[in-house]
Amino acid sequence: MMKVYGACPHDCPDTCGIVTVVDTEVENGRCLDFYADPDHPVTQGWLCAKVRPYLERVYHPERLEYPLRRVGAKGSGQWQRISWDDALAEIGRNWREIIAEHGPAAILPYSYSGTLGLVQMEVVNGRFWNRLGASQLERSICGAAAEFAVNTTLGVRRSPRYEDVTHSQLVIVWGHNPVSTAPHFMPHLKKAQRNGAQLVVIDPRRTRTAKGADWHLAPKPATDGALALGIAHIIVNDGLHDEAWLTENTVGWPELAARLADYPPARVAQITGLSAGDIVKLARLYATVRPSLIKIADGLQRHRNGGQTIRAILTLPAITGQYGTLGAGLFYSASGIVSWDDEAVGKQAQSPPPARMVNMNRLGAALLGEVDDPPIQSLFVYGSNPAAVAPNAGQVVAGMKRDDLFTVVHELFMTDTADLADIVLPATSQLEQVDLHKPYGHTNLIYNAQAIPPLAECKSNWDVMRLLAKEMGFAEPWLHQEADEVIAEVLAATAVTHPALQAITLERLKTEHSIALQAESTVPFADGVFPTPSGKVELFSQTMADMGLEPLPRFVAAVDEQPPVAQFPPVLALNLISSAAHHFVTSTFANQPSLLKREGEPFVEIHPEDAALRGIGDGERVIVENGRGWCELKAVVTDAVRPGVAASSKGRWRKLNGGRNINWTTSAALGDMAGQSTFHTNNVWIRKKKG
Ligand SMILES: Nc1nc2c(c(=O)[nH]1)N[C@H]1C(S)=C(S)[C@@H](COP(=O)(O)OP(=O)(O)OC[C@H]3O[C@@H](n4cnc5c(=O)[nH]c(N)nc54)[C@H](O)[C@@H]3O)O[C@H]1N2
Ligand SMILES: Nc1nc2c(c(=O)[nH]1)N[C@H]1C(S)=C(S)[C@@H](COP(=O)(O)OP(=O)(O)OC[C@H]3O[C@@H](n4cnc5c(=O)[nH]c(N)nc54)[C@H](O)[C@@H]3O)O[C@H]1N2
Ligand SMILES: [Mo]
Repeated sequence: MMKVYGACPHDCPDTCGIVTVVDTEVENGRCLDFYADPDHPVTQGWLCAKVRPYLERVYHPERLEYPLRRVGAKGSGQWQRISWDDALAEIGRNWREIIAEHGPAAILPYSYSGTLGLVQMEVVNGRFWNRLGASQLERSICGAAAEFAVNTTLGVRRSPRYEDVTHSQLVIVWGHNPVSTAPHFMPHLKKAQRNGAQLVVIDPRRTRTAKGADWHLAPKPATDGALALGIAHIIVNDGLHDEAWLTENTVGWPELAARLADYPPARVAQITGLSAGDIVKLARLYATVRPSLIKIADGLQRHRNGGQTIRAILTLPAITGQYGTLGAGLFYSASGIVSWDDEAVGKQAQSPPPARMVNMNRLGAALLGEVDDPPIQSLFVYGSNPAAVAPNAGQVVAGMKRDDLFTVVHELFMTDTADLADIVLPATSQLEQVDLHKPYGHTNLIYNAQAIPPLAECKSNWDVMRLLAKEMGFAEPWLHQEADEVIAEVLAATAVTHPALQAITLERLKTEHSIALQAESTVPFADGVFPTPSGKVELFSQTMADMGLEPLPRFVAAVDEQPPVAQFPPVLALNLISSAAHHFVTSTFANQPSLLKREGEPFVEIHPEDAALRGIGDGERVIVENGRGWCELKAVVTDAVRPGVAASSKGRWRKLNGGRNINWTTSAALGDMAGQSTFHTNNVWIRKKKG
């Protein structure tokens, strides 16, 4: 019996410490038990509902085991088992032909957050593809606009420790659902509430998190920017702002103060659908109950105006002088506390000049001709399931069916995306690979030791990159290192600029499993330094002005531009938000029977008034549709959503749900900043299914 320590690799800010118990008597080892690391400071000995039954995922009977070659038509599900040698040779042959005709930019790697590891994600996203000169993927499906807004306003993404919320007297969880999406924050939040802190949740939907709040406000979707500027207006009108802090620490305060005149409570009430009284009450609460923390994540900004929404919210801790105070300020992401050395990760300087960028949100359109010169002739997908999770997924499927597109999918399962491949390669699970994880919600580095050898013929992402490098004749040593060598190299390179890392070696990580990057509680911006060009909070951002973006926070309505269709009258449109499911991580786990059972049928929540208007009863089958497409769901008639809003969740596999999911309706239009996805700016029409 052997205990192996690792890291949960999934897309979640908590990045838990995990322990696998392996029976070493069995040939190749067999995992007997899997549980939370009792000593990990954030995990604290418990795992979420999704990851607890992890061995069901690892030993799922439908794990892919061998490379497969398509034999029937694309998507027909007819495969032939082939060897790794044959698979690699076939990929190499296709790519050499494509490169000869169109150049390497005709090859597009597509990946996102199947794993968040340094080696299996970051290094894999960089090195081989850079060396090849493939198209670069603009990875903007998740939080690009918020990252950009936070970086331009504050200079960097830094957040307090989860436990520091116990110092807050007021917590505003704004468009974020941590009960499902950051579960290890919750015990600290509950403790803060027991200590007397008030919890306000702002979300158009009554989420699990909202149910535990002292006050839940449900604005119309995508109106939060107006709400934030309205709050600021009231605070300044009441003289509750911190003029001295603003003068000392910000750029653009006079300009912003002038603009706030545009956001009086009556107008903001009309935009948001909240009462003017509630808006005033919220503003006074925020300005007077201190320290107050605003916690956001990424769901909130998946709208056409998402970047400006975040910019507007970021003004509030500045207006009340609360950045840099324990228990106050902003909690978004800890990613910027330490950034891995770019060159050690990606070796761009040792590769051909970067090729063109393709925005991942535009995958369907790109495959169907929006990207040409050269057209995309080959797609290599790993760690992502775009045929189920990308916006306007119906278009992605249509694009992937192109006969002249050579698609390789490296996966653990025959996903909706793998269904459309020419070659499928079997991937390892986290228990079968080595990695290092730097979380985005906290700062404890975790080493993931390999618990068992790869099942059957599965290979890790990095091992596949090494084999592809060999196939393509790339001899650079940085394409052939062992995973541990990669980790040691990136640690050492990063330590040059981050002294905190100097004492953190691979050896220590292997013995201590998890090491805090920050020894003590460090309040973000307590030193008053904001690493923006001006060194201050940039309420006015010259950087944005130079990029042609609106440099002062402003509310612009989010409009879903759909061509008018007679059967979809604008008055009957519902704004559909499709957020995180409690028991899946996007589409990961959504093929695991025990979790599917706990999550229940795919649903759409609709307010009783809207249901009555459309003759829809609770539990009935409905068609959710718009000019982009449709899918079938079960109606849940509930006042958990406000009239005019419908709510569903992301991540369902189309093939397990009648061939379509909610992303048949979502828009691939880009947001106001950083090429952001806009899943929630989505007008749909809902009708009872006939017959
Ligand atoms: N269980 C679980 N955990 C996850 C994931 C998962 O799929 N399942 N996904 C992971 C990933 S990839 C991410 S990026 C994070 C996301 O973490 P979160 O951002 O917390 O999750 P979401 O559910 O996407 O969005 C949060 C909330 O935003 C609300 N919302 C949507 N539009 C608006 C709006 O206009 N205004 C306001 N105020 N609220 C709005 C939704 O109703 C939703 O409740 O979670 C990660 N963790
Ligand atoms: N409607 C709607 N859709 C959304 C969103 C939304 O809010 N609404 N949110 C979006 C967001 S925030 C995100 S981040 C994206 C997430 O979208 P994706 O990044 O595509 O995430 P998953 O659906 O979890 O798919 C990850 C896949 O990677 C595979 N995988 C896991 N580990 C490995 C590995 O080590 N190697 C390989 N080769 N494969 C591996 C898993 O089996 C899984 O099939 O979805 C987006 N989709
Ligand atoms: Mo995400």
